[in-house]
This record gives sequence, structure tokens and C-alpha cells, in this order.
Amino acid sequence: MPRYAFFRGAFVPIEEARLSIMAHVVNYGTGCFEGIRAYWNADAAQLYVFRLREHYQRLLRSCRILHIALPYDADELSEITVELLRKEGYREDVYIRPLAYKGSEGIGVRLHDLVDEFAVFAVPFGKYIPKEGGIRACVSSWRRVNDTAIPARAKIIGAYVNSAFSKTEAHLNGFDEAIVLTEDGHVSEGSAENIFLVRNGQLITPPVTDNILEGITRATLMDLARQELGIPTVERRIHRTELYIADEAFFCGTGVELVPIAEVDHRPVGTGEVGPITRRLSDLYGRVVRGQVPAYLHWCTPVYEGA
Ligand code: PY5
Repeated sequence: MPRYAFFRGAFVPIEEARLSIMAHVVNYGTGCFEGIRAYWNADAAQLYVFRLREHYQRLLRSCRILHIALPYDADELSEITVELLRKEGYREDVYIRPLAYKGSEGIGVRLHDLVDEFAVFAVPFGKYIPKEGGIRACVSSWRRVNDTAIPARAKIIGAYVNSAFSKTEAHLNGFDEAIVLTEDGHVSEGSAENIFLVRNGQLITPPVTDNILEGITRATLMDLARQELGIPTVERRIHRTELYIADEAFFCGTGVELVPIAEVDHRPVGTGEVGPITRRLSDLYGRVVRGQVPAYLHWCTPVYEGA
């Protein structure tokens, strides 16, 4: 259990960070959030927050879409978060959950003339999908929310009902994760992660205009693949059946990190074993986030001073 939260402008005991049953966000899902990981590096005795500033830049973009005005910029939000982690004193991997939302109490659906609030807490966290090797995925019967209805590029709280529908359907049908298509049948992403395919040695991922969350892990892996493996990523629309003939496939995201997909709709991906490009990217990502690759230390914010 965490001991503190930053809530209504102050650090408070976690038990005191409570919303009313009348809060706008509780009634209508009118808010947005982030998911950030911090990794404990035992050798350096340091906790590194991965791409902290980029996550808060995205939160502020979500806020713009949702008419939420916060009294903090990305640097101030980052400082609050580092201070929270210092107060907790974590020496293990943690997951950080910032929230920006309409906190007003009362009835009435809208985005204007409401009180905007920011809160953040952090919890110890291990694997998002607890499974070794590749996972079994299915194409969901649900479709991804469209930019014309609820924009997926904003990490909107209420929109995660769409993710929950596809995740639970996949689970009830015996799969580990869902792959969700756009209304017009192109591969969009997983329930809470982006997706990459490998075909003929080339990385392919859906474009940002196919109703994906513009993932920070996605951007990170595109950089790492190009710079360290010499493999550029092609962003283009992907057909469902390309999932069935891909040589390799994986999900990526802050929570899921990088997870190989072994099977899609009962068809093995490639050989069914974890492929070489997936393996190399996964190993590299694991070291980069923990602050073990000097060239990418600028992505890792140290929490403790003088460590
Ligand atoms: N797509 C969706 C729908 C997501 O929710 C997420 C992240 C991603 C892609 C990957 O984005 P990023 O690489 O920036 O994390 N999902 C959150 C996460 O922490 C919430 C999971 C419950 O991974």
C-alpha cells in the first residue's frame, strides 16, 4: 500500500485522498490519466522514473482535449512526482498513476465551468500480464473508440470502458489479451498497449491516425530499433490477416512493457517461439528503463539525491 498521495495541492496520507460520490469524474468519467513506471536499480541504489516528462507532456495534451486547466506545467508535475516517490522511499519497481479530472460535485454533463483537479499516487508493481514467453491474443469483437466519438490519443478515464470490454471478452474466451480493430477493420492496438509486427525483417506498427494511444513505449522502441538494431519502423495501416502471417508480433506499453505474442486467433505467430527481433528489443528495453544503458540515461529521472 502507498502511504501518500498528492491531492488538492498537498501531500496527504493516502486515506485522505478521497473523492465524493458526487464528483463529476465518478459520474461521467470526465478526466484523464497517465501510467508511468519507475525502476529500482540495485547496483546504483537508485530509483529511475522512465520518461517522466514525456508522460506529463502527454497528460497535458489530454487535458487540452478535455478542457482541463492545471496550475502546473510538465516540469512542476515531474517535481511533484519525484517528491512523492522520495516521501514513499520506495526501493523496488513502482507504477505511478497521475489523474487530472473534473472534481466538481453536482449533476450536469459538460466539460466547462467545473473544477479541475490533479492527483498522483504510486504503488509497488510487478508484471501487468504475469506470463513467461509469448501470450495468446484474439481479435476482439469490440471496435476501438473513434476519434469522432472519444479520442484515443487522449488517455480519457471514461474511454477505458472500451478497453475493459475487449480485455474481459478476451479473458472469458480463454485468451491473455485482445487486439482491437478500428471501425473500418484495421488493426489499432491492444486493450491497453500498442502493437508491432515483424514482416521480412521490418517492423510495422499502426499509424497515429488509427485511433491508438500515441504510446511512449511505442516511440521508445521505434528509437531503439532504429538506433541500436538498425531497423526502421514503418507506420502504416495493418490488415487483420497480416496478424496471421507475421513473423513476429509483440505488445508494448508502460504497464505491459514488451510482451511477445505467441498466437493470434489460434494461429501461431511465426514459429510460435519468441522471435529474434522481439527478443533483442525486449532485452534492450529492459536494460534501458533500469538506467543500465548510459546512452539513454537521459530518459531516466533519478529520484534519490547523492545515490
Ligand atoms: N494503448 C493504450 C490504450 C494504453 O492504455 C496504453 C498504456 C498504451 C497504448 C501504451 O502507452 P504507453 O507506452 O505510453 O504506456 N496503458 C497504460 C499503461 O500504463 C494503462 C494500463 C492499465 O500501460
